[in-house]
Amino acid sequence: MNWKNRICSSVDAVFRHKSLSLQLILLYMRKIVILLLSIFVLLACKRTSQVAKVEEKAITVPAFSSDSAYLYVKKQVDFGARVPNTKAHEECAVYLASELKRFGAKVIEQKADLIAFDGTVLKSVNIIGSFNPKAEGRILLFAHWDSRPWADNDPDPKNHKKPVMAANDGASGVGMLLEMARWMGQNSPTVGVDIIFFDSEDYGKPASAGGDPAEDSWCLGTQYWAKNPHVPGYTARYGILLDMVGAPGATFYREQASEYYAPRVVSAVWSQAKSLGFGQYFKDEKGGAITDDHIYVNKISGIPSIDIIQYDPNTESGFGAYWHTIYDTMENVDKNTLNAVGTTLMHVVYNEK
Ligand code: 1BN
Ligand code: ZN
Repeated sequence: MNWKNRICSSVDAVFRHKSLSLQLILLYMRKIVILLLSIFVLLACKRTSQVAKVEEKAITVPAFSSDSAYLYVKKQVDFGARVPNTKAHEECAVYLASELKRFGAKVIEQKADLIAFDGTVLKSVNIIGSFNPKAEGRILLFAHWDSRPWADNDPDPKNHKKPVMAANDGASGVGMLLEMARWMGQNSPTVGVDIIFFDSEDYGKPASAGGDPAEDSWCLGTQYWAKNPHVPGYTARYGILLDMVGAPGATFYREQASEYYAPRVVSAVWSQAKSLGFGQYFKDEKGGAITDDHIYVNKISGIPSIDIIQYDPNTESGFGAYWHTIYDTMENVDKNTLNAVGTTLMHVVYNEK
């Protein structure tokens, strides 16, 4: 081989070597491009599926109708005072159970003879409506449906033996829950919901009787249910009691037992109300401590429960001036208040996952 050929073959070798390296580089680059493209496609898919998930989770909260709730309150009052062992009480029980059934709830009428502080046997019935009864995650909503037999807080002592019409103190919470039930039948929330109308809440010992205040003489229906739940071992994430939720210009403060047993539920409800523009109703301030149905649901059932109850710091009782008087009538029920509380609760329940 002459020097020329030698040079040529070594140049060839260099070139062959170079083209081999080039091929390898190109191969690697192709692989990198494919890898980058795959990552890009994967990320794009993930993003789309995340968007789809967000879209899937978008929640529409049905519009609570205060007109409808108002009519459910009025319908109860039209039966007359729903004092246990009276015809009005019996007829109203039939109405409440049939409404819950009409809305698609599974209904249980829990009957019991409960003994009042004075020995009277109260033919009582707790009315329970369950939506999505098989769902594990549950919310409990409750109100009492009976009327107090005596208007013992009336300014006129002549009225102390007359029954209370209980438009606010009883029917307002029940009417609001019936309106919510109407929606739950048509448009099911994600969670299961149990609505309980408790009986014999307001047969408590009058202060005028003197002696032991007998705190446990109130809320007899709730005490019975807490010891004998409609489903053995029943529980719920939390409970919300509605009591006196319809008076014009009513204010709801953070009730102290609710704050003790279920502070996070209080905060969630009050902040939901505020964000909906109902801050003038839901005062973010401490209220009184009230012996009401939620006490027994907390203490006996162990379900963290709150009481949304009117609190008026300017009256002696702490409640509205109509409380346990003959003036607890439809004139003291206001659609704006029903709307504020009902809309807030609809958002709380429908946003539950
Ligand atoms: C609420 C409405 N309560 C009765 N009607 C419970 C209660 C009992 C509140 C005694 C204060 C005193
Ligand atoms: Zn009462």
